[in-house]
Amino acid sequence: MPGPKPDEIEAGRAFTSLPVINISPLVDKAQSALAKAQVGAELVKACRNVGFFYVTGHGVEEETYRGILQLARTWFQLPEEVKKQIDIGPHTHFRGYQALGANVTRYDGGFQRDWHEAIDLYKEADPDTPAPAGKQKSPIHGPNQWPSQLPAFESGLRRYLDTMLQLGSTILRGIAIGLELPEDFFEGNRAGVDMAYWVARVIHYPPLPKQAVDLSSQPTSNGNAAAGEAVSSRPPEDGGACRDESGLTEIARSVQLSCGEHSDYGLLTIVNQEDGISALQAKNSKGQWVSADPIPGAFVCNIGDMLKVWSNGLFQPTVHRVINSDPAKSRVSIPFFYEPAYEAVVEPLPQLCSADRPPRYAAIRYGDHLEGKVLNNFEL
Ligand SMILES: O=C(O)CCC(=O)C(=O)O
Repeated sequence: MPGPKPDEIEAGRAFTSLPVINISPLVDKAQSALAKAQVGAELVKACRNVGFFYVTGHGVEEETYRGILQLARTWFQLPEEVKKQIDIGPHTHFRGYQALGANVTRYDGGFQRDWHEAIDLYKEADPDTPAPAGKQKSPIHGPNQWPSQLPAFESGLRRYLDTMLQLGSTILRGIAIGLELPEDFFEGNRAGVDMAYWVARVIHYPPLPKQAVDLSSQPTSNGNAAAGEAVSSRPPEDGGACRDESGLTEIARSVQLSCGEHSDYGLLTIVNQEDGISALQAKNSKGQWVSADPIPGAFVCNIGDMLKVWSNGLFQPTVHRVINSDPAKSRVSIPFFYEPAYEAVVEPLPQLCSADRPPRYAAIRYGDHLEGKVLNNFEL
């Protein structure tokens, strides 16, 4: 298995900044195998030790990723009754517009409404594809509800999602190389661009009505680690008021956040966030929150549950949350979730198991995992 032993990995997750990785050797086909292998190694190191990283050198044109955030902002300014023309619900296969507070973060014994509104989209599965033997048709399969009230937004979004699909596949190619798997390991029926059951959320975070100021002042470092430095700011005690004995942020359960703490379900999340507003935070193994500040021209990425299973725990998804603590300005972001194929059966890879490290997770059909999460996401 490449890299250090698992214990060293866990000790290494006390990160105080997020690595920045230039992936241009994966994008530019003319680059050498050595250059690709170096990027692969950096990606694997980031997945192991942090679970979050920025990518630069991705080749996505600025107009594509900046322009779409602007258009999204314009769409969210439409009257509520217009936005509700594409309202989300079981009848729309959980696709479309969710009003402020419809999305919830669940805790043992309760839930908190997240302070954001969003449009949720998924891969549009062929409606004629029959359900596999012994399975009902998935409640998530169906057509998207595109934001057609603003045609430029709809067309820009379609283009943007195609671009993110390619980018996700490119980054996964690098991760496969870094894991010493065949470069095309995730392609085809596992998670190829034609099969990946991608999810996208276009999100608008208004300022929090009940300020979570004590929480938002907690991040211990500036995630803008372009220079590779860990900018240590407050000692951990500062955040102690928010932690219970188990190290969990107990206060977060009673305070409304822009998006409560969670980890992601699939393979790889690529977040396009507006410059100038710091809101996304990743939790390290000491329970400290590290800010994933926007870096102009970079996407911030994090890994999800399915990479944990495929890597047999070598990678762990990192808990994160969003707090827009700006009292006056809202924030727009578009996380794109690059996921396995719906029917992919994900299980620890034999290449990453050994006698010392037997398989830690049972095999799971990705669609079952996704349904279990999505059907629990809302209080409509
Ligand atoms: O808006 C962001 O920066 C991230 C949102 C997020 O974590 C999510 O939707 O799962």
